[in-house]
Amino acid sequence: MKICVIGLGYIGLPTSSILASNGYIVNGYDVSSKVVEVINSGNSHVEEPGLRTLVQAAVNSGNLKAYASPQESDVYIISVPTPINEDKKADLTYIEHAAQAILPMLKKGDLIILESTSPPGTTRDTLVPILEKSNLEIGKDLFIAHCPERVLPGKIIYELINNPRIIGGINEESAKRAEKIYKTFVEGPIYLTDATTAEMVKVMENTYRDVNIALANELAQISGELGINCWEVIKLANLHPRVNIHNPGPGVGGHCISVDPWFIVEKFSSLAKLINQARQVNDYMPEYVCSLIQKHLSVIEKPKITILGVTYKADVDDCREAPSERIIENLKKNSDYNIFIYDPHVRNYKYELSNFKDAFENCDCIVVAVDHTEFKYIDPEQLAKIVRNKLVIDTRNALDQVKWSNNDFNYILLGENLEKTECLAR
Ligand code: SAJ
Repeated sequence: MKICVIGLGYIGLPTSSILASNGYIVNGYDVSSKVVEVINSGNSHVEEPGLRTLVQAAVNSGNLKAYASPQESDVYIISVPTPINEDKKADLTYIEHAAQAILPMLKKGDLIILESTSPPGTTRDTLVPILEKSNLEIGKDLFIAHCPERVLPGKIIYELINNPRIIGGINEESAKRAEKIYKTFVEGPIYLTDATTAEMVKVMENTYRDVNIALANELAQISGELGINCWEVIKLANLHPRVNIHNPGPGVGGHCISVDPWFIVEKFSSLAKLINQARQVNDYMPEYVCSLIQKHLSVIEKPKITILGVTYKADVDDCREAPSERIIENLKKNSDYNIFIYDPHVRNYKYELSNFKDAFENCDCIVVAVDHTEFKYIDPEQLAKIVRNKLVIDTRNALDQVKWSNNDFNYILLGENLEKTECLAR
């Protein structure tokens, strides 16, 4: 059986490789010729533990090949981006283009699976009307299902195999046919439902997380005012068997959690009040961090600020929607600020990146925006010798407060006592 995977990114490439290593002939299709070239040489353009080895094995076995155009197959898996526009409305053009591209090659018995996270109703209202143009009877001659990806970047391969899977068919037969494909590599349980329910399940999973992070971010701001440490509040509250407060931070990034809740708000603006509010709380966090920085640096002339981390979360190279970018852009508005950026995971970035030495020499304020593992090993005793002012603002609770304070750093933790904020000049 031949499977064409459309979109060879964070989800499409691991999925293609796993299918290929399970015996399917996989024709990957990506619009980027660079991506096609990298994959066909047995490499991965995505930084993800274990992925390169998997791609290499799949390509070497002859089962995986990437193309710059879709190839006629029996199953088509669509895993393209579903971004949001400036107006926070979903951009479904990638899904529409994918469906249009395969339309001429569809034949009786084919199965189309949408994996991209999509606003509830997309399979029924966007995908089906395009595929109907094939003149094949939907649900009888042409089968369509939504099977949302649910894997966590950094653990993609493990979660692709082990996570429970939800499959929503346009009818029961479509769901069953899709189940057969996933059963060959998914070891977790598979649940069948209808397409719109499956879409809502996926969007709500990320919305659940967004709303809970917003709650933590609100707690961080309140704790700062109250003069207590929100991290301690969270640790102690989470001892309760039915409480799971998430972690505050400089904002919510990535192409999923900061995007998907808008898919609900867009369609149900008057009903989705809490979801909308949570998005706004999380979107405000980069500005809140900037206000903390400004407050601390008001007494320093032309301060050098070093931002640690520009990815959307720890130990990945993905910078999409990362809060650091908004922090940097906000700080750049102040022409007095001299901004340096350091991230050991990122090679190409929108703004210039510095090496370790250049980043810290004569620095006045270190802002920890991502909790990369490497940052935990930075030695404050050594840094103390090269910085100009010993101020660190930790937005992720990433560093050892005692160690940094013992080396005379004024250590400011997001969600802690704001009274400490006046003391840079000490
Ligand atoms: N974050 C916080 N506080 C927290 C947890 C996360 O501020 O307590 C921030 C992170 O720093 C990051 C953002 O939220 O900026 C999102 O990170 P994440 O690790 O929570 O999630 P993603 O975006 O990497 O992956 C999510 C996952 N969804 C859930 O856990 C419900 C993943 O399973 C999905 O497959 C993925 O979205 C997706 O593709 O939709």
